[in-house]
Amino acid sequence: MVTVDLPYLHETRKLGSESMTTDFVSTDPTFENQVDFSRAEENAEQLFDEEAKKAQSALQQRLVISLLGSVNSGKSKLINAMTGCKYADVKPIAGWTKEVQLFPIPHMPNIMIADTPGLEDVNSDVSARTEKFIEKDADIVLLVVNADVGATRPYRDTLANMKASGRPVVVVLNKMDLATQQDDDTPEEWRRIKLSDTRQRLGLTPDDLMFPVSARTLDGIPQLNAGIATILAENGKDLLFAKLVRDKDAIIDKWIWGATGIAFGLGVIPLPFSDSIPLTALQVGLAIRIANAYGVEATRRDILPFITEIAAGRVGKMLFRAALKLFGWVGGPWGEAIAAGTAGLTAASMTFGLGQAAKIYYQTGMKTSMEDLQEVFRQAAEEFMRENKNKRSVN
Ligand SMILES: Nc1nc2c(ncn2[C@@H]2O[C@H](COP(=O)(O)OP(=O)(O)O)[C@@H](O)[C@H]2O)c(=O)[nH]1
Ligand SMILES: [Mg+2]
Repeated sequence: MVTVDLPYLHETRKLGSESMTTDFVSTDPTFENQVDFSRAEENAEQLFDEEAKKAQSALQQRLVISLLGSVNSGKSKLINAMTGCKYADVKPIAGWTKEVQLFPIPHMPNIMIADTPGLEDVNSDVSARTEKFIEKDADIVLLVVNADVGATRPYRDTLANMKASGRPVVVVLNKMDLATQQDDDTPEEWRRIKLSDTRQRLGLTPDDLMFPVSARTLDGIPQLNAGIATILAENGKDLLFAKLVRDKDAIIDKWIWGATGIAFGLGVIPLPFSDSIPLTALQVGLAIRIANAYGVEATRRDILPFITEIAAGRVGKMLFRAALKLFGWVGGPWGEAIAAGTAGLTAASMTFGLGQAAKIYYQTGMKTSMEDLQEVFRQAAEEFMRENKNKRSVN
C-alpha cells in the first residue's frame, strides 16, 4: 500500500470554487468544495520560468562526441545516420592536435564531433596525443567496429585505455546489414556470431554497452541514441544530444517513462489538484525538454496553454474521476481515495499522457489541434492507468 504525504490537501480544502466551470466539476460537490483550479496557472508561470531556465543552460553546454575506429568502419556515415546532417560536407575546424579533426554541427556550434584518423592495425594504437585529447575533452567515445572485419587488437587496447581514463565508451558494431550477403550462415546466425565474437575479443563485461547498428539501413540507430542519451544524462547533456539526433523518439520515451516513474513514486496529484512543486515542476520540465528536443524554444505563451488545457483542463479532471472509479470510490472525501492508493497511479498516468501529447504536439511543429491532443492525452493516460492499476502498491 502506498502511503503518501499529502500536505497540499489541507491547503486545497480551504480554497474556494469560483473558477470551476466544467460539467464534471460543477456536478461534483466534492471537487467544488476543495479545489481552486485558478491557482494552477499562477503556479505554472513561476515553474515555467524556472524550468525554461534549466533547459536553456543545459543547451548552452558544450558537447563533444569522439569517434574512434578503423578507416572505413563507417564513422562518418554513422554520424550522418544519427544526426541526419551531411557531416561529410562540413569543414573541420582546427583541433587540439592535428590528428583530431573537430567538426561543428551546423546551427549547433556548441556540439562537436571529434573524428580521429583511425585505429590502424599497423600503427597498432591511437596516438598518445589523440588519447589525451579524448580524455580531456570528449563527453562520450563511440568505438566503431566494422562487423564484417571484427574487433582487432588495437580496439581492445584502445577500449581498455578509454575505460581506464574514465571516459564513457559505447561500442558500436556497425554494418550489421552485411549479414544478408553471407553465404554460409543465415543472417541471424551471422549477427549472433558477430555480437558474441566482438564481445569476447574486446573483453566486454555485462556492464559495457554495445549496440549493433547499420548506418546504411538505420537499424539500431534509435536504440543507440537512447543508450548514449542515458549516459549523457549524468552530465545534463542528454537534452543537447536529443536536439542533435534525428530520431529522438526513443530518447523522449525514456524521459517520459522516467518522469512517470517519479510521479508514481511521489504519489502527488498533478495540476490542478495540488500545488505540490515537485510534480508540477516535473510535468512542466518534461514538456519544455520535449519542445526543446524538437528545436522549439518554448515560450510561456505556447507551453502554458498546452499544459493547462491538457492535464489541468476538463480532460484531466475526467481522468481523475476515472481513477477514482477504477478504485471503486463512490463518494466521500476524495482525499481519502487519494490516500488509499490512487495518488501515485493518477499522477503517473497524467504525466505519461502529458508526455505523449507533448511529443506529438512538438513533433508536428505545434500543428496538432488542442482537441486532438486532449484525445491523445486521454487515451495514453487511460491505457497507462488500466495497465498499471495493480501496481499501485508497488514502491
Ligand atoms: N553496408 C554498409 N556500409 C556502410 C555502413 N556504414 C558505412 N558504410 C560504408 O563504408 C564505407 C566507409 O564509410 P565511412 O563512413 O567513410 O567510414 P570512416 O572511414 O570510418 O569514416 C563507405 O563506403 C560507407 O558507405 C553500413 O552500416 N553498412
Ligand atoms: Mg570518415
